[in-house]
Amino acid sequence: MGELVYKAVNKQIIDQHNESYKSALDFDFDYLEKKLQQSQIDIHKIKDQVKNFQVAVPTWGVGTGGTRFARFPGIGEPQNIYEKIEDCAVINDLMGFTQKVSPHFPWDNVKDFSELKIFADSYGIGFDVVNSNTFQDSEDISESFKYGSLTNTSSTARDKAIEINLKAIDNGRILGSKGLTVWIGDGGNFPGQMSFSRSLDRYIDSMKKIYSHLPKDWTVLLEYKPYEPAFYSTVISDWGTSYICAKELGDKAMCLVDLGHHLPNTNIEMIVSRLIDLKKLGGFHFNDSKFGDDDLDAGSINPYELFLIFNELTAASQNNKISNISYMIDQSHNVTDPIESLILSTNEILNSYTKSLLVNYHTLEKAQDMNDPIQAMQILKNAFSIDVSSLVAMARYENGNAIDPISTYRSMDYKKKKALIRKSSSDSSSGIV
Ligand code: AFD
Ligand code: MN
Ligand code: MN
Repeated sequence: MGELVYKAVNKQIIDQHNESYKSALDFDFDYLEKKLQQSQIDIHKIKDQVKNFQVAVPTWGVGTGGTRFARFPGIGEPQNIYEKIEDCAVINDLMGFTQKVSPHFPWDNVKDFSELKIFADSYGIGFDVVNSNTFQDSEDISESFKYGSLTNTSSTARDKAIEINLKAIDNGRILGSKGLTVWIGDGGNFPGQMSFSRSLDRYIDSMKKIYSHLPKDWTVLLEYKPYEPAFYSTVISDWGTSYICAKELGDKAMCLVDLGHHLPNTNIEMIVSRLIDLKKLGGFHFNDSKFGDDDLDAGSINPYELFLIFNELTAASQNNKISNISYMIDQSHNVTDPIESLILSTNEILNSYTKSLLVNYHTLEKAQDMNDPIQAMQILKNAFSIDVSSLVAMARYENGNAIDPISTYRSMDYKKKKALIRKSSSDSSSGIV
């Protein structure tokens, strides 16, 4: 893990604020320590685990997002990858747990990637899994992705999409990344428009070429999504399809679960468990939603679902069934300052993780084996109901971050100051990020 360098946020501001919150925090933490003792839980052990948690921030998430109707740019928003890294460093300095960013290519393309790495290093920021964008056309529209990218019927269009992925891998290598996430928008709007079977064959064929370009220690994460941008059929629509493709490609191919990429009421935690058992769970895109791929802030709508997902992850990791899962956030911040949303989302993710560490999985298993649904349900509900905010705040404090990151951030007037320096964004056209 990289060291905090406090280049984006003056450490003195954090310390000053922390001083005023520390005695209230001590009080709450002591109370929780005693409360957890009643259940033979050592708060310090939990805190040590929590302190090591990491989740990557998406570079596209620090820009103001939008819908297909409009985008309302915020003040002082970052205009390029360098400014995005500065904002990510603000999040990491205040909140911690977010040492890495997940870049998106070609959006984050630069001329000199070694220079970009040095720049990010100077802010204590590293690079997580890279993403490839073949859901839009770039400057060269000779081979359009209008009718698909990796699954396009035209082999030259497919080659162009493969090339974008290969470049993303090459860029990622220079940046120190260890993986590539592939999400394609390929699909059809009309019955009969495309052959379900032949488009999947073309996907596998294209992905094999990308897979063969992966460095030895890299993973490729296959992200699925049921609909949108295509509204009738999607090539990689669900975890089953993603699993079959990952299996076909080989050991370095894994499935990625984006929480918003499920139809309403889907039991996502069960999908997580299945993928763990199939040894194909590779990563997450955390967010929350009410209706579809809303990309709302993690834990803002259904925190219990987020907890239940961590419940599966923690139980599996205690049984040594998983390691190296890439945790990433994938959100679109349309009406908030993205920095505040990302701070709070990271905190929500940590809350859920922390609560899952309070569950006694041995007792839970016993209740399951005894067919005692009330007892089993209560074990989970009890852990979920405990207010762990002081534990998480103490972890932040001991990691050198802010006890109250939002109020500390607000005192900085960061975006107001950046608005004086950064080019203002005139682009209010529709579309995400
Ligand atoms: C999409 C997917 C995918 C992609 C992102 C781009 O969730 O992760 O990279 O949006 O913003 O909906
Ligand atoms: Mn996603
Ligand atoms: Mn999405």
